[in-house]
Amino acid sequence: MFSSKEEFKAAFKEQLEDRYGRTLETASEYDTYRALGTLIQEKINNKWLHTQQHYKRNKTKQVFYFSMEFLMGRLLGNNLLNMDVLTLVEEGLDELGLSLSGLEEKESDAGLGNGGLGRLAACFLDSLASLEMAGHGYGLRYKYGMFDQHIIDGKQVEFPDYWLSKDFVWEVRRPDEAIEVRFGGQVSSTRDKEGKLHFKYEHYEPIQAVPYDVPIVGYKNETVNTLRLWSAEPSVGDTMSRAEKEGEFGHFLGHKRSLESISDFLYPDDSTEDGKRLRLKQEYFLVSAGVQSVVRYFEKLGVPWSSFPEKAALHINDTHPALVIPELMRILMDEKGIGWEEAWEITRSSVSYTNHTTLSEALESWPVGLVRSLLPRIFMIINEINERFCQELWSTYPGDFDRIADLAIVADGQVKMAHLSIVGSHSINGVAKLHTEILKHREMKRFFHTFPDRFNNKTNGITHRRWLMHSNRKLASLITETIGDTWIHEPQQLSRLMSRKDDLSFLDQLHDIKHQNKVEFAEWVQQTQGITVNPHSIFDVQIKRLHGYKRQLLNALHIMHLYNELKADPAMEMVPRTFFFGAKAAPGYHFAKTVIQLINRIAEVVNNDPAVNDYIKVVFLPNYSVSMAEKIIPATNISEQISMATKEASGTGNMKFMMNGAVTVGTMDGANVEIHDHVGDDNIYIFGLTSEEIWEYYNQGSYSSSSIYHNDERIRHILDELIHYSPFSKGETEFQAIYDALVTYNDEYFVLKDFPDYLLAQKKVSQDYQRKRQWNLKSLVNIAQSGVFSSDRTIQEYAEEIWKINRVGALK
Ligand code: 26W
Repeated sequence: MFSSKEEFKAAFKEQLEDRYGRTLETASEYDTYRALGTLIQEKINNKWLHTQQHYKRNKTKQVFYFSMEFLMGRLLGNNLLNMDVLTLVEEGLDELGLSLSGLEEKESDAGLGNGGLGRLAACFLDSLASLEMAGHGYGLRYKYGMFDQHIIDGKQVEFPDYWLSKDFVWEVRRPDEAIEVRFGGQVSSTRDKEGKLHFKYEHYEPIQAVPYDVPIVGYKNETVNTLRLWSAEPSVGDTMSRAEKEGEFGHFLGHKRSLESISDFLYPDDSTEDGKRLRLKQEYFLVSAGVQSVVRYFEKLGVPWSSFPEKAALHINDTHPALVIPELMRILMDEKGIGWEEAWEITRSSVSYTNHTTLSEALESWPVGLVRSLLPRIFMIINEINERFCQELWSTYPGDFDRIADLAIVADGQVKMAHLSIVGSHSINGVAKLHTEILKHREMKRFFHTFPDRFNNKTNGITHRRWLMHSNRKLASLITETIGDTWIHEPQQLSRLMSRKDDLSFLDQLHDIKHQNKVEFAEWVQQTQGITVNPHSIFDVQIKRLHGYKRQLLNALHIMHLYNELKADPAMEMVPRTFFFGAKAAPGYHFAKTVIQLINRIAEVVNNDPAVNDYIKVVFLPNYSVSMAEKIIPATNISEQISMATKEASGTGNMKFMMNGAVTVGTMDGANVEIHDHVGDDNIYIFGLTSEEIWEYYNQGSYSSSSIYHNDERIRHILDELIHYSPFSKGETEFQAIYDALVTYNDEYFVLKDFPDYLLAQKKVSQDYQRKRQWNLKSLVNIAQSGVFSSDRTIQEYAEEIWKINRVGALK
C-alpha cells in the first residue's frame, strides 16, 4: 500500500492525470472520487489475485452465498478502512484541499436490495473476508436498484434508481467467464443399451450471463473475496442467426431488449410474493449461472465428484435461489452422467437454507404451468424429487394423506419453494432464537418432526466495522482509548466497557459524543430537508421498510396523542422530542403508502404549530438508504423496534442502534428478545403483548379492537381525528383506510391493544432521559453488550456448524 502520505498524494495526482486527464485544479469532485476509487481498486487487485490463487492451490472449501439481494451501500469508506489507509488517505486529501467525506458522497449507494435480507448478505460478506474465510456472494447486477423515493404533496412517488449512470469503480467485467443459461424449449429422452435414460434439450432460448466481480476486502488482512454479480446479455451466436433468419434488424433489437430485461431491475417488494414470470426468470438466471460456475471451478480441482460437498457449500438466502437444488441435480445427472442417488447425496450435502420470514404472504410458490414452460427439465427434476420424498413420507407415515399433502413440494398446482428448500438441503436455520422456535414448533412443525436434525438457529448480526468503526468514528476512538483495540477483532470484548459504569467522566464523554453526532445530524437535516431540529431534544428514530406488522402506525398515533395532550394543556410538562422516520413502501402496497401520507401530514401539522413545535418535531426522511442509516444511527437516542410480536423474524437495525448507544423501545419480538437478555430490564423499554399472548388471542378468537375503541377515550379521539374534521384530516377521507383497518377489520397487528402500554413505556423514556447519569449508563450498557451481535459471531457459527469451513489463516 502507501508507505506515506506523500506517496499517496503523488499516486493520486498521477491517477487523476493519467487515467482521467485532469489536474487537481480542473477535476470535478466526481473525477476526484473516481480517481481515488480506481487507485484503491488497483491496490486491492493484487491481494485479490493472491487470495484466489491461494484458494485454488490449496483446494480450499469455499462458500457460495446465493442471494437475490446484496444491499452494499457505498464501498469507498469501507474499503479504505479495511485496507488500513483511511486516516492516511483522509489526511493526504486534506493536504490537497479535498475532503474525504465529500468524495464519499459522490459514490452512488448500491441499493441492490430491499431491506434486512439484502443488508444481512452484505454484512456477511464483510465478516467472511475479515475472518479470513473463503466465502463469496452470487447475485444479480440489476441496472436499477431499489427505487428512489420522493415525497410529493406528502405522498410517496417512485423514481427509477439508475445507479450505474455513474461508473461503479469497484466492478470488473469478466466476459471470458460468461455462462449460457437456457430457458423454454423441449426435453426429450432416449434410453441407451444399458437402459440408462438420456435427456435432450432443444429449441431453448440461450442467454449469456456475464459476471461482474466486486472485491470484498477483509479488515487489515490479506483476504479479498468476491461478490459476483451476473448480468444478462444476448448470446451473440443466437442473435446473429435470428437476425439472419428474421432478416429484420427491428426484431433483433426487440429480442435483445427482452433478453437484457432479466437483470434490469430489483423487485421492490419484500412483503408479498406476486409470482411474476420475470421474477422466476431472474431467480433461475442467478442460480444457473452460479451453479455452473461453481461446477466449472470444481472440475479444475481434479478431485472426484463425491468430494464436491467438501469443496463447496451452496447457501440459499431465503427460498429465492432454491432452484440451486434441481439445477445442481440437472448438471450432475445430465451433463456429468451421475446417477440420481449419488447426485442427490452430493446436492443435499452441499446446500443449506436460511428462512427470513414467517409471513405467509411472502412464501414463494410458482404455478406448475409456469415452471414447466419456462424450465422444462428443472420441472421434471422437481417432480421427481417430490415423488421420491412423498414415497419416503408414505413409508414413515403410512396412510397419513393429510400430512403428505401438507408437506408435498408440488401440490394444488403450485411448486412450494420452502418445501423444496427444506427437502433439498442439510441445514435450515432461522435468524433469531424466537424465530427459529416459531419455525420448529409452528410454521414448519411437520417438517421439524420429519427432519429434526436439520433445524438450527443463527441469530443475525451486523458488521461492527461499517456500523461502528466507520459510521461512528468518535465513539470507536473513545472505546479504543478506554479498553484498547482488541474489541476490533473480538467484539465481545466491548463488555470490558462495563468497568467504566461508575466513571462519571467516561459517561460524560459518551454523552458528549452522542450530542456531537446529533448536532452534525441536525445540520444535515437542516441542509437537506430545510427543517430545524433541536439537538437537545430526544432523537427518537424508526427507520425500516414500511409494513403493517412493523407498526409505524403505532408510533404515529403516539405522536397524535402527544399533540392532543399539548393542545389541551399548553402548560403540560414535556421533554422535547424529535421523531424521525425513514421508510419505503412497496409501490403496490396501498395501506403502507397511506401510513407514509399520515406521517407526513402529522409532520406538517406539528411542525407548523408554534404552540407545540418547541416540544415535538416530526421529520420524514425521504429515500432511506444504507448511507442515510450510517448518518442517523450514531445520532439516535431511542430506537423504535415495535413490531407485533411473532412477526419480525429478527431485525438487524435494532442491533446497529444498540451498538451506537441508543436505547430500544421494543416488543418481545425477533432479536429484541436477545437484546433484552443481554442488557437486562433496566436498559431497554419492553412493552406490549408477548408471542404467547398473541397466540392465546388467536386460539380464543377473542380480540376486539372496536371494544378498545369504544372504551378508551384517548384512542377514540385520535381515530376520530383520522376521519372527522380535524387538523390531521382537514375534512378529507384519505385516512379512512387506516381507521377501517384498526376499527372495522379488527386491527390485524394489535396496534390498539398495545397502544396504552406503549404510551407508558414512552412516558418512562421521557422521565428517565432527564436523569442524565442514569441515561448515559443505559447507553453504555447497550454498547458494552452489543458485541455478540457482530456478524463475526454469526459467521463463525455458520462456518462451524453449517458450512464446515475454517479460517484460511494468513495468506502470503
Ligand atoms: C418474494 C418477496 C419477498 C422478498 C423478500 C418476500 C420476503 C423477502 C424477505 C425474506 C424479507 C426480509 O428481508 N426479511 C427480513 O430478514 C432480515 C434478515 O434476516 C430480518 O432481520 C428481518 O426481521 C426480516 O423481516
